[in-house]
Amino acid sequence: MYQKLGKTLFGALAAATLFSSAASAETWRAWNIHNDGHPNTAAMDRLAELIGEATSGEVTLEVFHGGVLGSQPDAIEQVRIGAIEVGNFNLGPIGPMVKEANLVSLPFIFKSVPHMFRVLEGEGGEIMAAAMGDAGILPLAWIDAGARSFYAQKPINTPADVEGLKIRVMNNDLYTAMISAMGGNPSPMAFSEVQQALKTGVVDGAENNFPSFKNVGHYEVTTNYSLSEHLIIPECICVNTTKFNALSAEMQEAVRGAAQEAAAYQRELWAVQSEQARKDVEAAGIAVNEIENKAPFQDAMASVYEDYLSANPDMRKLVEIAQSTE
Ligand code: BDP
Repeated sequence: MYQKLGKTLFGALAAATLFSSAASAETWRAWNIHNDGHPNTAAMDRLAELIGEATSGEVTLEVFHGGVLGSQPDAIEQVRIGAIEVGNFNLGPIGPMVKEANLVSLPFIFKSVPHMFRVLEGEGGEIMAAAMGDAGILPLAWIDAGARSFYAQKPINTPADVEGLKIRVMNNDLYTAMISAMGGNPSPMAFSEVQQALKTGVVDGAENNFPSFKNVGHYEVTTNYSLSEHLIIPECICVNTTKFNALSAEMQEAVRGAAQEAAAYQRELWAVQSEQARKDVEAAGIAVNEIENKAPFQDAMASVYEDYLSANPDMRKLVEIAQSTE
C-alpha cells in the first residue's frame, strides 16, 4: 500500500515537474543579418549556447543568420512587438524609432571606438538604453561595429569627392542629410541589395566597416575604400522588453549575463577579424586610402547638426554628454 502510494505520488510529482518545466521553458528566435565568417555570427551562436547553459534550458535561443527573418528595419519592428525575441541590431536603423538612439548616427560624434564605449557605459548609454527599453527593444549588451568609411570606384579624400555620387546609406534621415550635405545623392537601401546595386551601377558607392565590406562581397564590385571613418555606430544584443520582463529575476540575470559574455567575445573577435578583413580586401586588390585631414568632412557636417538639433532640441543634452565625455 505504502509502496503503491509512493509510486503514485512519485508519478504525480514527476508529472508536475515535467509539466511545470514544459510550461515555463521557452524558445526564442534571434535575428542576425550576417553570414558565416562575420564576427557577429560566431558571437550570436555563442550567445545561444550561453543562454541555454545559464538558464539550464529554460530559454532556448534559435538564431537565424543572413537576415532570413527580414530586413533590419522590419526585424527591429518585429522585436519591438515581440514577434521575434532577440536581435543583433545596429543602432542606425533604430534611430528612426527611438530618438535617443540617434545620438550615434550624428557623423563624427565619437572620437574613437573606445570613446563610443565610454559614452555608452556612462549616463549617455543609460538614457539610450532606457528609451530603447521603453520602446520595446531592450539592449542587454553593446557590441563593436568599428567605424564606417566610404567605398566607391574612386578615392574619396574630401567631401567634394562625394559630389554627384549616388551613395547607399542605411535607413535613417541623418544619413541622407549627411550625404546631401556633401553634395551627393543618398540612396537608402536594404543591406541585402547593396552588392547588386554597386555591381550594376545603381549606386556609385556605399559606406561600411571592413568586416561587412568583405563578408557580403562589396569589395568584389568596388575599387577604393577611403578611411573617412565618419560614423562609429555601436550595435546591441537587444531583446523584446515584455518577454524579458516576464522572466523571473534569476532568469533575467542569467540571460543578461549570457548576453554580456557573448558581447565580450564579439569584441575580441571584432578586434582580430576587422584587421584581417582589411588585409584580405587589400590582398584582393582594394586600394585603402588614408585620409590625412578629416576636418573638411567634419566641417561639412555643421549643417547636419544644426538642422537636426533645431528640429530635435531635446537631443542637445545627449550630444553634450557625448562631447564632454573624455
Ligand atoms: C553592417 C551592420 C548591419 C547593417 C549593415 C548595413 O552590422 O547591421 O545592416 O552594416 O549597412 O555593418 O546595412
